[in-house]
Amino acid sequence: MRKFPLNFLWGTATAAYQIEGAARLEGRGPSIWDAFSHIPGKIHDGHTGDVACDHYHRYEEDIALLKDMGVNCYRFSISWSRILPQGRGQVNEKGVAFYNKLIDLLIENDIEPWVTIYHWDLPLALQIEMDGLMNPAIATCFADFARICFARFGDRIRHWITLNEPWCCALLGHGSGDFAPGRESETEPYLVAHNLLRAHAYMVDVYRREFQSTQRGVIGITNNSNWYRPLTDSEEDRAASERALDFTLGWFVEPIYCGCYPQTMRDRIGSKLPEFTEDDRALLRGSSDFFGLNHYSTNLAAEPPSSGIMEKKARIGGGIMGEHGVDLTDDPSWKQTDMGWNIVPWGLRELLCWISTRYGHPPIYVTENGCAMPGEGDREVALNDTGRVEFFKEYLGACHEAIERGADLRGYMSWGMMDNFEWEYGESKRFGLIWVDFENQDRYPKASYHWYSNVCKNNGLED
Ligand code: GBH
Repeated sequence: MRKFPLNFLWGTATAAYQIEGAARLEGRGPSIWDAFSHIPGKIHDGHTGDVACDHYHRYEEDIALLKDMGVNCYRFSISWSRILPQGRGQVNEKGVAFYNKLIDLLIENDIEPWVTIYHWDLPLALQIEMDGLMNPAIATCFADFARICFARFGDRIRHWITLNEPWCCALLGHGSGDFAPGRESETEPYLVAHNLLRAHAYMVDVYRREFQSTQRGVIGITNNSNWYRPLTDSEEDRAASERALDFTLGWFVEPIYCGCYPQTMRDRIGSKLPEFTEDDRALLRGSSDFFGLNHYSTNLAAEPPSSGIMEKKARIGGGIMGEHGVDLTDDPSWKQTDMGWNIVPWGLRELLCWISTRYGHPPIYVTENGCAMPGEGDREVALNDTGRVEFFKEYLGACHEAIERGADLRGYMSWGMMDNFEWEYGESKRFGLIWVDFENQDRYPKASYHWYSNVCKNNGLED
């Protein structure tokens, strides 16, 4: 048995728009994802999150499933437009009541609630009235919304996550246009990223000044990153891999740990990269009590030119990914998930160790890791998901190795708790430990659910 440290947190994660449904019920206002998912052609087969997993009405059943799974924490996000239908102003008490019930029931079941304040679902009113994440004033809207969350829920919350994967909002929302609000631009991603970093800093500032001393929780941010392994041992390829990390992870992490964007980005992007004011810089520095990481895949990184998926990468961000000047490829021997993402467990170990060394040994939580596997539209196939069990076994083994090598990894949350609305893929990609029948909302635990349950209960991996 490979045991994990005492008090290691075992959890699973979801996001509001992906599971709640009840999109127009009980006072909820629309978000940019409601608008986006209803535009024909944006989402696979015209799926939307209108109903999703209907978690809004089935949260009791879902918490019972979490309880049986044996997790000791559960990460979910708050739908901003359920609390503030217009994004600001009047509070919708029914929305507050829903999260109060959810939080209380989790605690009653000894499951620690981990709250993500923002998982991509900006209130539509803020998009229409002020151009959403493009407006520098949005940072104050985030802080005002966060204040309401802290005031209403913070007495029972020990772990807050300000933002989930701002990289996706910037590059997929404003670069490639794959995500809401569907903008395609080569410059907007840098402005959006900048405003989101400021929003993060403002939210943390509110928490620390007004709540932390009495509520005694911690607050941080979650970023996503692949591992980028140098294609060869050459100086150039090693520099290329560092650049790829800077352009995905360092972009959002360096301002928090060092007060400015990575040097590689400043060198290559020049004046398109905004500058932080002294005040913003001061708020940003040290603004994460822990390092939240979502990890899904690994690529090979090389100094261009070479063959491979440069074109695919260039499409991400409407071309701006090209600016890092890295040629990303896949090793043909790597297996892939149903998303076409490479399964490379040691990539997570390398990334955890890199983060640990680079950012001064911070407490790290893997706040998402998981896979969609082929054929899972078929329930029989999905319930016997040996591929996913293998995936988790290997990735958790990699986490264990990272801990042995000194990374301060304190928790792991699988993505996701159940099949859900997988953004532009709708219901066609299934990441869950639980299979959801979207016709009648029945839930069926997969083999991976039972396997993961054992890991949680044993606090370790059976050999
Ligand atoms: C997460 O994002 C989300 O937080 C979650 O809501 C979502 O359901 C889950 O993942 C599954 O998709 O450049 O082609 O190698 C994932 C973010 C960012 C992961 C880009 C894969 C690299 C793809 N993704 N990343 S590629």
